Amino acid sequence: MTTIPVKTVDIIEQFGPHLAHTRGLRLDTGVEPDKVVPTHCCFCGQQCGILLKVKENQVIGFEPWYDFPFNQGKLCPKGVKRYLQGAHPDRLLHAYERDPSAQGGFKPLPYDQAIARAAAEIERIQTQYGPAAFALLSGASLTTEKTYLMGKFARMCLKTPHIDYNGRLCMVSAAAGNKKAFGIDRGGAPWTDILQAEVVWISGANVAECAPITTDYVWQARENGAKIIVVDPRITPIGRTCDLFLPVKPGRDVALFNGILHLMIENDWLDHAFIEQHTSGFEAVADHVKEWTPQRTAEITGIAEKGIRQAAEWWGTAKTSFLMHARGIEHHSHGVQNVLGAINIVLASGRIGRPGCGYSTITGQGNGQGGREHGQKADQLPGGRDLGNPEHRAYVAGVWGIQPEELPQPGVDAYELFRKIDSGEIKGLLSICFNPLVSLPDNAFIQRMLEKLEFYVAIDFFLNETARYADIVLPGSLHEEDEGIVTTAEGRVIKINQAVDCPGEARQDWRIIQDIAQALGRERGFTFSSPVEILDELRLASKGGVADYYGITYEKLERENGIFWPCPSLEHPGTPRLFEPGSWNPVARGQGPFYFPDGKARFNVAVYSPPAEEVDAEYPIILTTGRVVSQFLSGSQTRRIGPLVDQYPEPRIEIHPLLAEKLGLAEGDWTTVESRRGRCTLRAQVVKTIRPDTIFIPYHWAGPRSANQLTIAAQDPISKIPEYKVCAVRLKIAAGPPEYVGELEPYQ
Ligand SMILES: Nc1nc2c(c(=O)[nH]1)N[C@H]1C(S)=C(S)[C@@H](COP(=O)(O)OP(=O)(O)OC[C@H]3O[C@@H](n4cnc5c(=O)[nH]c(N)nc54)[C@H](O)[C@@H]3O)O[C@H]1N2
Ligand SMILES: Nc1nc2c(c(=O)[nH]1)N[C@H]1C(S)=C(S)[C@@H](COP(=O)(O)OP(=O)(O)OC[C@H]3O[C@@H](n4cnc5c(=O)[nH]c(N)nc54)[C@H](O)[C@@H]3O)O[C@H]1N2
Ligand code: SF4
Ligand SMILES: [Mo]
Repeated sequence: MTTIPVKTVDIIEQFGPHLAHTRGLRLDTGVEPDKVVPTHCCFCGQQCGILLKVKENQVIGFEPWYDFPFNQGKLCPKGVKRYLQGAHPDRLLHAYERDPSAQGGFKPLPYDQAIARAAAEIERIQTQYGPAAFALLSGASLTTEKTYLMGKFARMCLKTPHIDYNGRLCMVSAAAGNKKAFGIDRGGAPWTDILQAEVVWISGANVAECAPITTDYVWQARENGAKIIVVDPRITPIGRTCDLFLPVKPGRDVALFNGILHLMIENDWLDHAFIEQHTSGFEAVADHVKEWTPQRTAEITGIAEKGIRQAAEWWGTAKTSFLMHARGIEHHSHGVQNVLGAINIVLASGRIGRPGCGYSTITGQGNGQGGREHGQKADQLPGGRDLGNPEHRAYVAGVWGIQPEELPQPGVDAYELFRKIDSGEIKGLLSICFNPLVSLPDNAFIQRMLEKLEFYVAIDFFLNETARYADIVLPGSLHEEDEGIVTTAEGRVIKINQAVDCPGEARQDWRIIQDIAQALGRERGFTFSSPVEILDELRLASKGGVADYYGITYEKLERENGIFWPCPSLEHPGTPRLFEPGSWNPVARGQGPFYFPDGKARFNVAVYSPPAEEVDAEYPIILTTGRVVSQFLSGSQTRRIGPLVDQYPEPRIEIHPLLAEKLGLAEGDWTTVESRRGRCTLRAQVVKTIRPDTIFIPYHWAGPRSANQLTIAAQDPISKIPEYKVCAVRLKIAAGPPEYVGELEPYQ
């Protein structure tokens, strides 16, 4: 087994300091492009349209794409700087193998040898310990074709049950809640419905920083007279412009939703006809929320009773409305209950499936929606089918030309997969498009598990922090180096166009996966020669499923500027708004608009329970974590882009003046945060926009600045999402700057 002490892996020496190169770099100044390629942003789930300027096989800048309907030319700071990645000096151009004696801990090796080594290790591990001893981790920034291929690669080529993806840290609570209530997991309405809403309710979503273009829709609604309600422990930028702000105590949203429903029932602000005709389970929920009086709701949520009553009245009496939430209510050990609570107040209002009305989670990653539909989840097959369902297995096995018995049973979630490394069941790992060392909670454990692996191969275009533990690193493709489809937060399937070729020995991700299959001598089913061939098989594999893409082709997507799924036939125009009365779906078959055999949506009793770790005398402060506008996820991409680093150079601890005063802290003081898992020393940022019992740390940084040294690995029992949004910590002033200062470059 090849392990080397972490400290000897100093990749910076190998790849050089990048900030010096990108800071102030303006590739596009005064250069005429050879061509301009219409495509989409590589970052968040809104997938803004963008025109990339290309010169001599390099992306040199961008222009706004005014005709793309969603963003109409608008972009956020990340979108306008994404083009600085392609020519980045850190860009992986060769395959590498770990070599403790080499400078930086890695040495280049020819691509084919790297593939052969990866295949040989997979073969060795699977022969020695069984197929399930090799696991895959995949990502939802990949195109849907690639996510489909990853699921197929796991089940058909490696025959391992163990594949999961980074959407496990992101979309799964919303997905599970939506499936329970609607039978389908997709944002229910196009964003244009927001514009006509009388009330826009936003829970746990930092819209202006994390879904910046959605702000435009919310503000247009406000111009049209809408009232905006925001629920967050921090007065985020969208919170500063709302009509009613509810400063919820982290981890208590289900109590708030139950309290709102209690008042809706008490005041008869209900759509009885809708409840009767289109739903089931209302009585049990009504019974459950009896105990959620305004007084009790206020006590638990920390929100003043007056605010709760006002919100209930606005929500209850509106004629049109749109409710949105994001990770603020989903990243909890009871994230699914929070989501069900939100859906209950939507169903009780009857305001879904018609113009100006809707409900949606705001998807996170670029392909957070498409990436959760076609089989890279531990329990899923293409088309949103279930790996545990015999009929679904038979259908997909038929498309793949194998027997259903050959398909493994469902595997475990991404975090559990690391626990299986601990127990010795999993010995080898391939990761693509995932940086778990930074993004999973309690990451000291993740580091130990990476060290424990017998073999680890990582595919990425940058050497992210997790890949530094790899035995083999394979250079994959940047967004602009491949084509394919992704699905946006709205449910709109769009086309990503290739602008440039991969540089050096880097290859398109799907080719790398096929190269490994071939080196294993198991290439049957992995001989696609282009993404469109993968899409054609995916269309068939999804046919008749809930997430039906059969009618979606590249030509149609380009012609229509995107198609909303489901789209079951080539003639079908797609389905922008789900659940319209009279609409047909393959589960209800005309019985009603929701995706259950009776066509009815389900009310679900949403149960409040406190977070896994409550504050106590030893750890008296709540830590919540999340994002800032200029950084993206684990930061592996955006920490390399100088202008984005300049905008927010280091993580800071947001702390209320009252708490700061109590602890004797002032703005800019080095402060140590300790939880039961770890500690982290950062500067304090004293702000009046956060609850005094809570601190906030953005999580985009690695190593000694990683917020996930502190977070807890508690998970929702249904969705398995980690509880990133609440744990208990204590704070103290640090004696001086932490050791890492002076050692780290800003991008680390
Ligand atoms: N700039 C930027 N944009 C991004 C991303 C990024 O990394 N950077 N990532 C993308 C991805 S993958 C995702 S998932 C989305 C995430 O988008 P969001 O979910 O909007 O972002 P977060 O910062 O994780 O959390 C949102 C808010 O939840 C609040 N919050 C914390 N605890 C609670 C709680 O218990 N209840 C409520 N109601 N609110 C709470 C936080 O204060 C925060 O303002 O953003 C996407 N867009
Ligand atoms: N404390 C805390 N932790 C969190 C969260 C939080 O709010 N708080 N949020 C969670 C959420 S919502 C998310 S989504 C996760 C994200 O966590 P991760 O998925 O681990 O973060 P990324 O930065 O997206 O890492 C993806 C890697 O994929 C690479 N990549 C991107 N596109 C491609 C591609 O097309 N091909 C290949 N080969 N590689 C690619 C990038 O270079 C990067 O190295 O973090 C989670 N962790
Ligand atoms: S809002 Fe999202 S998709 Fe649009 S430019 Fe910003 S990061 Fe990219
Ligand atoms: Mo996410």
